[in-house]
Amino acid sequence: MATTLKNLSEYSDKNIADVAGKRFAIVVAEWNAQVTEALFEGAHRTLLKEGAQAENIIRKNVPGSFELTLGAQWVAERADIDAVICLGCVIQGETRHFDFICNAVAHGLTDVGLKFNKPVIFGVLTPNTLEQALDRAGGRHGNKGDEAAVTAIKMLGF
Ligand code: DLZ
Repeated sequence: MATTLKNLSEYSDKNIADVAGKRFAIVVAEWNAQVTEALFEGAHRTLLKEGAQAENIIRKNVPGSFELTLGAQWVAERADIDAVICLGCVIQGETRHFDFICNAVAHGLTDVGLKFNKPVIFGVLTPNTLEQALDRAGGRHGNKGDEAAVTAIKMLGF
């Protein structure tokens, strides 16, 4: 996700779903809110730009990235949700907390997608510094929230 070389926001029309009737849930972690709000703005703006209806996009907040998994499960189990976009930012610290959170969320979101057979997108930044995070949340490396939204749309067009 956090690469400067590959931009998932670039796509051709052929693998883009007709999103007008699709319903999205965006789950946002409140930790590092400066970053996750920017990711949300990017994801939300991209969904609208690609044709999603504002009333078909719901937002749910969770305290931290660790809680994204359960938040994703709560919305994924809803029959009226087609895809779930999870947004968080875990910044490397001096302890192993970072590894535990990142591994748990990556595995947890994978499991939720497989359990409910619908796209659950891992839009979690895992930078070393806040500056690196901001670079990827509307800064010089784009906005990974945009990419997360495009990934959801691509998966709906599978
Ligand atoms: C505790 C914690 C720490 C140290 N760092 C972050 C972080 O960088 N990003 C993030 O999203 N959440 C962090 N958290 C909170 C955990 O995700 C979680 O909310 C708590 O461990 C409670 O389960």
